[in-house]
Amino acid sequence: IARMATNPLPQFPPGFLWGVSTSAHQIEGAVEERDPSVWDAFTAEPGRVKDGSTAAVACDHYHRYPEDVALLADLGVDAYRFSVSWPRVNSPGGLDFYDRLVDALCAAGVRPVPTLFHWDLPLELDWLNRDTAERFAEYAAVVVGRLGDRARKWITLNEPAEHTLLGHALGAHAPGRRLLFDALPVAHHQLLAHGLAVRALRAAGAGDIGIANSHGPTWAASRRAEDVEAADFYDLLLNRLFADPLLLGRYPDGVGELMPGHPEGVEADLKVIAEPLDWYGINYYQPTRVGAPQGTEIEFGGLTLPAELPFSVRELEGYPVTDFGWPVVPEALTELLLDFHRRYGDRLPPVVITENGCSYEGIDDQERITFLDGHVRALHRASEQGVDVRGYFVWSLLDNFEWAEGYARRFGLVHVDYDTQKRTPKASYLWLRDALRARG
Ligand code: GBH
Repeated sequence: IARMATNPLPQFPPGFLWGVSTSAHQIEGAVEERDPSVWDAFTAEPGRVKDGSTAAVACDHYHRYPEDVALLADLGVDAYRFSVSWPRVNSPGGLDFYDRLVDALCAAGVRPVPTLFHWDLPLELDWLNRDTAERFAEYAAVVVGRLGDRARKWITLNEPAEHTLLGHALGAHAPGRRLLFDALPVAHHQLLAHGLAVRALRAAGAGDIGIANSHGPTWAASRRAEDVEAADFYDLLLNRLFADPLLLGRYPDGVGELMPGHPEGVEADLKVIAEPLDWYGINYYQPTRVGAPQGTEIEFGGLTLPAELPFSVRELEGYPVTDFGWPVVPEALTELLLDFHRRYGDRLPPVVITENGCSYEGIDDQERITFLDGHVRALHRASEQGVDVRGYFVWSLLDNFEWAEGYARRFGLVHVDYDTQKRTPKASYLWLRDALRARG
């Protein structure tokens, strides 16, 4: 396979972590060997997943993890971000799997970075119930009790924003509710779960705790006041609703009063939510162009956005797009990080990019190399301009079950043949491997 000749990776400060990410539901398979999750129920409903597929087998990582750990070791990454499946931990022997995985990673010299929740909620639980936050902290204590001697770096939640929006407001993900703004308690309960889990992890001696939040710059469709106002509101929902309570201990104006338990209960919860973090994880994919509502339903990125939303999402023209149709805008990563640096000042802990990647077909994936190279350089520019950046994790190690898109979107550095389960490193894997080796 041809490898595009590129410059070496830019130099980051010592201790910078290069890694790759995956999530349990997207790769493990072996569903009959664990309790059901909301995603199992959702995929069983006709029409929910585009190609009608399920994650019953996925990459069969549950049985093939030694091969996948060998791929990680050969790639030469410092760290591997995976998620622990809560319904698997709830079933007999479920935690043994993660114990074996963590042992294998340590033996291969790859640092394990577990994420405690990546959307696969046990079927009997519901984020609309406050009690789920307490259950999450108990589960976190069980997992850290077993893995905490070897896993030092922890992530509580993956993208509570997307889980709230896609799963509970728009119904495109499990559990498939379309509550629009009535989904806000789901955001609050996840944030509370995060804070309670931070306390449980610390009580067990864990000392390097973060979260993986989805963020991206919002660009107003024009300078017209209506467009700017709509874009500000979208920015509030995607970025500030999840970052402000964690980093500033308060909700942005206009949202706190919509949360359950307002006002005294929310104040008390915010103390838990704002437990100091050791680092802040950002999953970055692309900026979003937003304007005033247009009074009609909008089809966008596979979603149907209802007409009554107080904003409308617009196509971002003038950029190359991935096979998923997402615009490729590396410079917006620099912008995002500089914005965060400005907005939160010294309340912002060191930042790790916990996900960044793209879907392209094919094994000779030169576009993915260009994408990753561009984003790493954009990250480096933010670092040069004063943002304390400590790591970069590619989404994803393997092609996998891309939620409502099924297997149609391939985000992996490694190609997976879903008939044979054969893994084939793509050009981007070889590029990253060579670049990591060259760093010395
Ligand atoms: C992540 O979510 C997830 O953590 C991961 O599980 C998933 O596999 C991965 O990304 C890839 O999807 O239509 O141009 O506006 C990403 C959240 C939400 C980011 C939708 C891109 C819209 C693209 N994504 N967003 S666009």
